[in-house]
This record gives sequence, structure tokens and C-alpha cells, in this order.
Amino acid sequence: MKFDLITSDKIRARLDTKRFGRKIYAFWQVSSTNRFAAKAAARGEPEGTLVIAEMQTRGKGRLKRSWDSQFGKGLWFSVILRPSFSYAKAGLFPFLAGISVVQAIENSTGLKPEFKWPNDLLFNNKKFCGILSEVEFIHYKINYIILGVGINIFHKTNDFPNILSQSATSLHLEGAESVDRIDLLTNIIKQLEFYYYDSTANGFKESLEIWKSRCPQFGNQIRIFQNGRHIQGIFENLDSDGCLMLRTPDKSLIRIAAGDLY
Ligand code: BT5
Repeated sequence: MKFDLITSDKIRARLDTKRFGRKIYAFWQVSSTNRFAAKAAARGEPEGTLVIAEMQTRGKGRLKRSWDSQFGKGLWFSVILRPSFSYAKAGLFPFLAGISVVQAIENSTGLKPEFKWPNDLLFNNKKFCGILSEVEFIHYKINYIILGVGINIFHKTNDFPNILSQSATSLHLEGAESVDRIDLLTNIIKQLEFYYYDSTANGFKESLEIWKSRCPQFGNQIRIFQNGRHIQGIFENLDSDGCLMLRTPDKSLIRIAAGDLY
């Protein structure tokens, strides 16, 4: 397979978006695209700015976890968002990244990934994509959000570190013969721009419905680990802030903003 290095010119040539990906930082290597994008946002870079790297030396997961981001093996990128929303709505935006990635992957490869709350993308319970949303507030309003996406594409089984060998997968391992990363990336950015402007103008209901329809745990019994405790119940709904509504065995409804499903 011919290796096609990602450059800003190649991305630009295939993007017909209004604002997303109009400004691009493309690197061979960066510590974390989210970290770089946060600094760019803090100095006033515009909404839609895209930061992408072939490799991250300190790729970030949630809760101080790390994201394995080897050179040329996937897509590791971040987008700056500046929605005029209250801080309470910040949790809705990662869902938009999730549905954009799923639809773009389906368009480019025919594969049908599934969601695991809060925002992992899986094939047969193995993770190939993670989303990290980091928010900066000013006076209860969102100043900016950095939406970071990592997608494993070309990995063969041996490419993953031992610790991930049982839990991680890639588009290649799931049968995608040849993936054009620039095509996939520009597809995701287009979808994300669409869902972002549509949801911020007309509400997030439809986007959340799409997400729920692709999440096998939705409506079913789940177990969540949160702040050192285990909670179980039925995944009844996502509320208007994107929080998980859990119906516990004693029939009470608990609202969960963050945690890990296992
Ligand atoms: C996530 O966190 O899944 C969010 C990952 C976001 C990564 C992107 S890459 C571009 C942008 N810039 C960044 O610095 N980050 C974002 P979490 O749910 O906490 O999952 C992290 C856990 O997933 C780790 O503790 C590992 O167990 C596992 N993991 C790490 N790297 C992986 C990989 N490449 N594939 C599958 N699983 C991985």
C-alpha cells in the first residue's frame, strides 16, 4: 500500500466546507493535537481550525489516560469549536464528532461501527476510535471546545502495544482493504460542519437520535464505573445536555455526565 503523507494542501484540495478546515495545521509530529489546538484557540484562532499530526508523542485520552498514536497509522486530529452556548451544553458536542465519524466511515468503507457510551467507537467490542472533548469556559459560557478524534486505520495486530492487543482494532483489521485517509478525514470534517451548524441552530435532538440508534447498550442493562463506584441499571435515555439517564433497580432515574461503561 502506498503511503500518502497528510499535508494541508491535500486536505484543502478536497474540502468544500465554509469554516471547518479552512485553517489547517498539519504536522509530522506533535505532543498532542488537542494540546496544540487549545493553545491556538487561547490565542484566538477561529472556529473550525483543524490540527492534525502523523504522530503524537503524548496523545491524550480522557481522565489523564493516554492515546497510542503511531506514525502514519491512523488519523489523529482536533477541531476548534466556539459555540455560543452555556457550559451545561458542552457535553453535547462529542456526540456530533461520533456520528460524523460513523457516517464518514460507512461512506468510505461500508463498515458499520457501534458506539459505546460516552464516545468510543467499536467493532465487536474492540475500540478503534476515541473522542476527547476539552472545554474552556468564561462566566458559565463556553469560550472554546477542542474536539479531538483518534482513529486507528492501518494497524495490524502486532502494531498495538501488548496492553492494547486484546481491546483495540483498526479499520484494516476489520476488513477495510485500502483507506484513503485524506478522503476519510475530509468526509468527517464535512459531516461535522453539517451536524454542528444544524444542531446549534435547530437543536441536538436529531443528532442524539442518530447516536442512540447506533449504540447497542441503549435501552439495555449497563454497568458504569464513576468516581470510584459501580452503578448499574437500564440505559433509558440521553437528556437534552447529553447526560446518560440510568434507571436503577430501585426505579430511580440517575443523571450521569461522565464515567466508564464496562
Ligand atoms: C479516548 O479516551 O478514547 C479519547 C482518545 C482521543 C484521542 C485523540 S487523538 C487526537 C486528539 N489529540 C489528543 O491528544 N487526543 C485526541 P479514553 O476513553 O480515556 O480512552 C483511553 C484508553 O483507550 C487508554 O487508557 C487505552 O486503554 C485505550 N487506548 C489508547 N490508545 C488506543 C488506541 N490507539 N486504540 C484503541 N484503544 C486505545
